[in-house]
Amino acid sequence: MTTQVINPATAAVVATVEAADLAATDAAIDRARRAAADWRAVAPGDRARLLRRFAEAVDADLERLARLEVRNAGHTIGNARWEAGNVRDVLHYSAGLPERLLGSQIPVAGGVDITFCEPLGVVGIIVPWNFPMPIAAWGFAPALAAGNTVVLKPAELTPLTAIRLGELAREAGLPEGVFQIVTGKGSVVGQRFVTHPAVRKVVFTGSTEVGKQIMAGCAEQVKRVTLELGGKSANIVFADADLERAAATAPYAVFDNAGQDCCARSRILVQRSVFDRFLELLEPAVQAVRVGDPADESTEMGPLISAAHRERVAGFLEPATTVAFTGTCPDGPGFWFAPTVVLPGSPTDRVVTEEVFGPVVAVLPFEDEADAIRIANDTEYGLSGSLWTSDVGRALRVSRAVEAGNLSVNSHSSVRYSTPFGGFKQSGLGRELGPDAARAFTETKNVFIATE
Ligand code: TAP
Repeated sequence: MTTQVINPATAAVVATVEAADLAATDAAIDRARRAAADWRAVAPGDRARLLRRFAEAVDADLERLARLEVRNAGHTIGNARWEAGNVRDVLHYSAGLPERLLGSQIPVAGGVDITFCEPLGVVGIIVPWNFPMPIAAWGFAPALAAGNTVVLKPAELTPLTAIRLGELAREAGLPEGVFQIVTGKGSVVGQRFVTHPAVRKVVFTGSTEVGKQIMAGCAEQVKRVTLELGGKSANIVFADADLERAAATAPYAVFDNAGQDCCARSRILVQRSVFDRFLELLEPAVQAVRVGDPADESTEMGPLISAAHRERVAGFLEPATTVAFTGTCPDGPGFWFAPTVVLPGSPTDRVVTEEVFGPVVAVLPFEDEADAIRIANDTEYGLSGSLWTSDVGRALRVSRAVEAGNLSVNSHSSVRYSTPFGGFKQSGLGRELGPDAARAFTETKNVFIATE
């Protein structure tokens, strides 16, 4: 069986890719299981060297990877270069981890007690279509660093860069079976990662709905799981903020990657005393967003991933929703959607409560600090958030009170390879990236040696 891969900017078929069945998935898991015993025995320094070579191979291939992502996912060329560079950086950072997986020596009576960080074995990684390269690397790089082998399933819609990363890993010298890409359907390949007993951990990034099914499936075997799920993050603008900067950057915080970003600040909460002024500043900033051919160096926003997804996003603009203003987008082939700013009629409107995963942002007023925190937390999600204020005490109070895994003050930064990333509440379980990234792919083993 095969699947056709579509360019979302043109709706043209760009490739045909194999869709693995159950037998092919089992064969890949079996190869990974067999490779695991040798890979965990590779000296930490040698594993580090191989990961650095993999990083260098990605760097040498960066432009090709980026152009592949432009064609496959409709990402702007600037973003796609950043994404390929992020894979390189995560690999370099992870290459520092094998030699830093420290155990401990614990004082006890009658002997010596030591702990070890043991690799799990085979890790199954399930990746969504919105950031195919970085999200894959956040799982596979630390998993490999910790001595695990990896089977990785890219999204059916966006498999091309993952396939290329698999080739680069082999060219860099990673042994056969250590890092395999298995293309195919989530309900077949991804589901098999959940049920196959040789897969010891599943890393899933995607919708909260499927994440819950993965978690329930993993519970059958008490299988380890990391979940990176949806978000409905707030961008909170206080009256004492630099309003010009807050308004100029707000479009980037939600329309980047056409809003198909789990960290998108898709609710802008603005203190009532500056609400009208903020909207006046936001309108030209939204209209200035350059939407179009993602291969053009000056483009800031590309298309949505598919026709079906565009239809889903459009469904959030209900008859009662007031569209305050929009940007522009091309007509014709491709799955285009203009940046859209809405003023919801009620806090229970779907556009306020559900993840749109498209270029639509709801702007809401709040009265004071307590009200801002209440509205920001009035969601089942808790992934990211921004707050804009010139009062450092308020910045600390509010960032501690907002229930989200990643907050930024006077900035919209969400992800750095050296800091932990993940969600509160229904945005996920566990953390990726940062100094503990490899530890999440190990079990702690305690050994007592009697001396008396
Ligand atoms: P999903 O439909 O959840 O798909 C994600 C991945 O899971 C795809 O590879 C999909 O395979 C696979 N899958 C689907 N059903 C499965 C099943 N029953 N068992 C195992 N695997 C299965 O999400 P999506 O539409 O690709 O991505 C959008 C969502 O992901 C948004 O809600 C977004 O917030 C979330 N997301 C979260 C994050 C983080 S870091 N928190 C990052 C990116 C995206 P197919 O190829 O068959 O579709």
